Amino acid sequence: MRQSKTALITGITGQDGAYLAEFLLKKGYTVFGTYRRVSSPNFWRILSLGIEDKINYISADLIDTSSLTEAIKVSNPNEVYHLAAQSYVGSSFNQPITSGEFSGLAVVRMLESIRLINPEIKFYQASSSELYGKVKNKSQNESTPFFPQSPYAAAKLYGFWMTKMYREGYKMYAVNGILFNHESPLRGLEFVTRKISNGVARIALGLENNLELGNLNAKRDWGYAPEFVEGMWKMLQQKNPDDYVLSTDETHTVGEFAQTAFSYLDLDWKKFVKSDKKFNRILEVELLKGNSKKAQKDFLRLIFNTGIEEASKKITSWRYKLIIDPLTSILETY
Ligand code: NAP
Ligand code: G4F
Repeated sequence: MRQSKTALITGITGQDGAYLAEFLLKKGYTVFGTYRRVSSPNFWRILSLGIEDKINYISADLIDTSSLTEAIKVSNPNEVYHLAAQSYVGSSFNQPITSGEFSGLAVVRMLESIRLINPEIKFYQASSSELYGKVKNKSQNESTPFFPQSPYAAAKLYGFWMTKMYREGYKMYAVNGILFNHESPLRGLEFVTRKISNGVARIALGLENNLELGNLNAKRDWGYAPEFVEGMWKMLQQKNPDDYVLSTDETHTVGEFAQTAFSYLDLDWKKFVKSDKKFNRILEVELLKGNSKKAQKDFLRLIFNTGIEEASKKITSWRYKLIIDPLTSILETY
């Protein structure tokens, strides 16, 4: 008889994969994680969390159905967290076809493998607030219509609906976490928050003279990744499967983020930040601001052990966690 639960995380080498693995290990799970074979190993996030020896690794690529099927068979999990994807919106305009393969079709490869191997396995799909795209509403919740603005978002939209379809058609426990941006010191450097914290540190150390960004007016709802992974887990522990928004319900411009980051080192951001059109996207998502009331009601308050109001404030700590943490780690590295 199985003593503890087993989870399979696709994309264990990514930001969320690493934090989720750390979280599930603390809960006593046996954790399997898929990684893709590349010429230079990419385990720096797992190493930085000190959990490298506690994970069971399986090599699998999103385009290779048999490798994904094998990962499910070998791990025999209770829960699958499907996080692997081409996650950078900007690149999806240059690579629309692989983005469709990795962020869209791969979801069905996972769902179909689970259906055939063991439909009792619970499935989490990493859906995204990018689905909302060209929003008309001031804030977005589970009922807000989708209007994708990138090949990435269009691929994720397909994954979203297929997950819902497997839930309703095959009665599988398959859910979408519609997650707004969440960041951390483990975020890839191409994303704007880490590009800014890295740029501020390099300027402060005299390694650069300025920081070139794209659209400074875009608004994002930025949260803290280690808190969001607990929400993913909670979504698989509900009585009935359902889709949930996870967000801080607060929005700020890229310019505000940069201003705040520079101000921590007493620097005037306007002297250093340049906006260059070469970083603009073919289509932009101008405003994202979540409304996470449904998750707050069902489980967020349990995570933080607080009332609804306090729960939403807890994940709204971007000024410290998303700027000072990464900034300090960069300054210490140089
Ligand atoms: P990330 O750091 O970019 O990690 C993506 C993971 O997918 C990495 O492990 C990557 O492997 C893997 N991967 C990419 N292509 C693959 C392929 N062809 N075969 C196998 N593995 C592949 O992304 P994240 O921030 O952790 O996000 C996790 C998921 O949540 C993604 O699906 C993302 O789209 C979604 N999401 C993220 C956010 C956010 O704000 N972070 C918000 C909403 C939704 P390598 O390390 O080898 O590249
Ligand atoms: O940090 P970003 O690249 O993240 P983006 O596009 O919002 O996507 C992230 O969050 C999504 C959830 O909403 C995830 F689904 C997705 O996987 C990813 O994790 O860009 C944020 C904003 C954009 O409006 C972008 O145009 O910042 C703007 N921006 C301005 N200058 C820039 C830059 N973005 C980047 N990466 N680099 C710049 O120089």
